[in-house]
Amino acid sequence: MHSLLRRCSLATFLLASVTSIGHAQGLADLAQPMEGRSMRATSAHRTGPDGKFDPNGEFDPNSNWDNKNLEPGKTRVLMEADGPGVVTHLWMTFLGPQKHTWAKDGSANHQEMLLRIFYDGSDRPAVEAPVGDFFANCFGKRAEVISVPVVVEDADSYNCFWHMPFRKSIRIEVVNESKKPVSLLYYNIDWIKKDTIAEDVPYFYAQYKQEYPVKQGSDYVILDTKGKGHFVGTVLAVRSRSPSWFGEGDEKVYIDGEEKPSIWGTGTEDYFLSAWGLKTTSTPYFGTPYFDQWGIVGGHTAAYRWHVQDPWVFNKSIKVTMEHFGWMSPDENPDYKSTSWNERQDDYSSVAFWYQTGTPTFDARAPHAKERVLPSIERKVIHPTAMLDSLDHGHGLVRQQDINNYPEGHVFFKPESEGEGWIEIPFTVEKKEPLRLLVNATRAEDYGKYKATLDGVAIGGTMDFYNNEIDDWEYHLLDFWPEPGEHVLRMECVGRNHKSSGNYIGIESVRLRERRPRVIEMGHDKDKDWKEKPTLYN
Ligand SMILES: *[C@@H]1O[C@H](CO)[C@@H](O)[C@H](O)[C@H]1NC(C)=O
Ligand SMILES: *[C@@H]1O[C@H](CO)[C@@H](O)[C@H](O)[C@H]1NC(C)=O
Ligand SMILES: CC(=O)N[C@H]1CO[C@H](CO)[C@@H](O)[C@@H]1O
Repeated sequence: MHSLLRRCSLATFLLASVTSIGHAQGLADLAQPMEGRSMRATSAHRTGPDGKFDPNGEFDPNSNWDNKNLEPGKTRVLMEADGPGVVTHLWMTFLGPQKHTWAKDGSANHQEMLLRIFYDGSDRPAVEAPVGDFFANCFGKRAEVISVPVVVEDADSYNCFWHMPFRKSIRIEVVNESKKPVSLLYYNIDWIKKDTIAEDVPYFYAQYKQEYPVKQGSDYVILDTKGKGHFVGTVLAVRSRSPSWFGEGDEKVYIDGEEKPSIWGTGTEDYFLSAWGLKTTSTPYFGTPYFDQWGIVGGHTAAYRWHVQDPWVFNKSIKVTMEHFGWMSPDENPDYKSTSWNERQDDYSSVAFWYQTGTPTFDARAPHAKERVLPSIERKVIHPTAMLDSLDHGHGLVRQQDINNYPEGHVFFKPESEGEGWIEIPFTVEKKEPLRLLVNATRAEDYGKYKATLDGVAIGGTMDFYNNEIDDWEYHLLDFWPEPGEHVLRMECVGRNHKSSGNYIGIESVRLRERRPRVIEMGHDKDKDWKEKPTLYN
């Protein structure tokens, strides 16, 4: 393809490699003539004749006031320009949700901020995704991404190098859908003004969607559109709702209206170009920026896959889907066995990235931020900080500590000796139903190793609370149908990691997490006495 666009710009290896054939361009393009004129839309401070902020004013050499705040409910237009042109790079940064000297009550998180890009005066956005998810930062959690088209350095500078050609005009905006402001938003958007954009040059699209949980009996649809173009990327976020590994589902791609998919993969982790599962990683074309734990109920996995060197090309239409199959614990299987090929009921969200000509027919839209937050799956959260004075424990100091990781702090216990290292947390169960018992605890360099008992019965393995920096971790202990009434979880010190300088413990909460409704329907473990053989399905 010999469009003007292709001859002219820097990271054209992107468009070039996808629209022409075969080999990536890149550095070779720099030694070609380039047509156009570089432009920038920026948050850099400008002032009008009255010395006050004026977006169309002059850059102010005496000011470093280059960021903008965005009040709740407000939309900030980052760029509005007439074409033809092509956006070549976008960078933005803003404060995280935590309280900050410059944002005393905290700020919006990036799941609550919606990025929208409109071309040629259309009122339907061509790009619509939470700011975080667009940059492969899902669940509102910040994570570093180091890839070719997207770089989130140190989890706080949001860059993308996707090329976004436009003909008549472009508008790029960020909508605050939070109750809190977007604080200290800085941005620079680089683009090239051009004389023409060839007729066959496609537009760039990105669309977020979610299913909490995924629909039973049908594959999860990442994109379904008519037109001519190429699919260039997926961001997928999965919160598991069952024990065991979710990721056995295959990608299935239907091209140009075919009834059976002619592109069919081997498993979710394989689609994301890893093997034998996923782990936190970031590479030029694929990665898993967020992965908390293997096989737990309530685990979070966010992965990206950029089809930059290997776009899926379509002539009339494309439908990109993912099965939601995986391993399943015996108590969710009709025949009470653990098997690898079951339809699971996890929570999925995704962003599809593609180029196409013609009008896309994908009708998914991003729901409001209130619906993007994953629903809580905690039946009960017991905060020991709320019962500080009545907790039974061995000799030693017990107190509440406010630490960054938790909004409600944790209970810190510093036993006088290893033998005194025990603390008991009572809780009440109202209803007999299948639940998972877990502890959300702090890890630190002077913390010990503990084991748990419930009502005197040993459950779970040894929990090593040592870590060279302070963080939090979920320790899953038991799947059971507890009898209604009082229960006591006891944590007992059993030594310390050789690297630890103490045997302390910090507990944020004890949690009873719900299971999928079919665990109740099947009722396999309903009449089982969990005390005889305490089980944790994984
Ligand atoms: C693409 O579509 C055009 C127009 O419908 C058709 O002429 C052409 O053969 C198609 N190419 C392929 C490879 O399917
Ligand atoms: C522990 O609890 C805090 C506060 O609710 C939460 O933000 C954090 O994600 C939990 N940690 C884990 C590992 O789940
Ligand atoms: C656009 C939008 O949904 N804005 C929300 C931002 O926050 C305010 C205050 O909570 C809401 O009222 C708005 O709906």
